[in-house]
Amino acid sequence: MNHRTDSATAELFPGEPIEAIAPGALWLRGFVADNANPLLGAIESIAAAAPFRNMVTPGGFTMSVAMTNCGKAGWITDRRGYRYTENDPLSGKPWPAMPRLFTEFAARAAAAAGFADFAPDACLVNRYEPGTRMSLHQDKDERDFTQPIVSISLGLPATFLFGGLSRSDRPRRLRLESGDVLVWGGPARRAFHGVDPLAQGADPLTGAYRYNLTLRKAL
Ligand code: MD6
Ligand code: FE
Repeated sequence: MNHRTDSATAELFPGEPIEAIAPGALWLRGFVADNANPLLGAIESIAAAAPFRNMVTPGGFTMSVAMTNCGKAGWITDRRGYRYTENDPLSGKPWPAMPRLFTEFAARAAAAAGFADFAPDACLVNRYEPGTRMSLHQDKDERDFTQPIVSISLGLPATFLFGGLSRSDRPRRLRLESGDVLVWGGPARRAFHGVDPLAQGADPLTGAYRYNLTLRKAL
């Protein structure tokens, strides 16, 4: 067992609000809360070079969540399918570099969950406004499923749906707040998950937006 997601988790992190949500999946409440400002500043720089856009699924639906990427690879979808690309299809240029702040927090969060030496090469940046949602899906376009995913929430709170390995498994509902981090890997790596329609709100830093960074080893 190399994931700290057993019942001893609470004792391994005395005084820290860390919760195992499933084998391989850990919820680190407030893990980046003190760094929301620099993280949001980095998102702003990324979006200046690679703007948020609403991508189209292979089935022809436009996603309600706006997306961009940074890192060596970026996740995209269009009529041809879901995949990682090294260039932004809007500009033809490489995705913006991954900020050091992102890689550092991702590695620290992964290590806290028992995944040593996590080195993400892709970061999908999701932007939600009230009413937008992410339907249940699995992250399965990466090559190496031994590597975890680190997911950072900023801005308005959201209800995150954490399901099982089958689409029909009833998901748990987690209220993710600004600064919360999820780490999941191992037996949770291919769990179905999604986000309920975002409620209206006004975050002091982001106003009417929620941002989510999902950091992955894609290549
Ligand atoms: C979101 N997150 O929180 C969407 N995927 O906006 C994801 O789809 C996700 O949070 C894999 C691992 C963690 C995640
Ligand atoms: Fe996902």
